[in-house]
Amino acid sequence: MRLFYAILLSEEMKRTLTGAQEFLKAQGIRANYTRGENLHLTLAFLGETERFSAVRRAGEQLKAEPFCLSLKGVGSFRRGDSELFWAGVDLVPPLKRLQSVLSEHLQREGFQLETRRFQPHLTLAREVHVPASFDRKAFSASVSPTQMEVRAVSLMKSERIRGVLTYTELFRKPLVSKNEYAEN
Ligand code: 2AM
Repeated sequence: MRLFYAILLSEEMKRTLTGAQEFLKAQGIRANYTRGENLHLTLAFLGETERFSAVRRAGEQLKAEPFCLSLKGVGSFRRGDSELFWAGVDLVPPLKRLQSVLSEHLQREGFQLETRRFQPHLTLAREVHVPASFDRKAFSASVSPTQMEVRAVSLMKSERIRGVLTYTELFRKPLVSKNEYAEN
């Protein structure tokens, strides 16, 4: 199974991001656009593994409170002869902590993870070929400021079903505020 941990997005957040994709399409930018339902924020990418129980255990151990996720800017990564376009999010301390604690738990279970600095991003499109005339400032302005509350972390399976990249949630770890702990 190809697995990764992610934060799934609110409908409002997805609408903002599909709006940014519409902007790119209207500019005539041909690319492999992320399907709306697939938009997500990756926290840890496991790749191919059959050690589902160990992966799940790492997530189950998380003890974190809900926090606010805010969009922040856009950017791109060069990937071969094309680009990957993304929308960024503010790397606030609770997000940074969540990603690093989850990574520690996974490493303790024996998984080797990316050693690159965590650069939280929401992939909008892959295989983007950008014409010289492309206005990156206007693209940036097409992403309206949006926030959402993060209330869970999800373990996702990635597979192609009849050629379509499909993500399925296998397990969800709720983030619980201290008040909620106190009430239970
Ligand atoms: P990306 O969007 O920048 O490609 C599922 O593939 C998720 O895991 C995507 O969000 C992807 O990020 C992320 N990911 C991180 N490292 C990856 C890797 N080495 N191969 C594929 N996906 C990776």
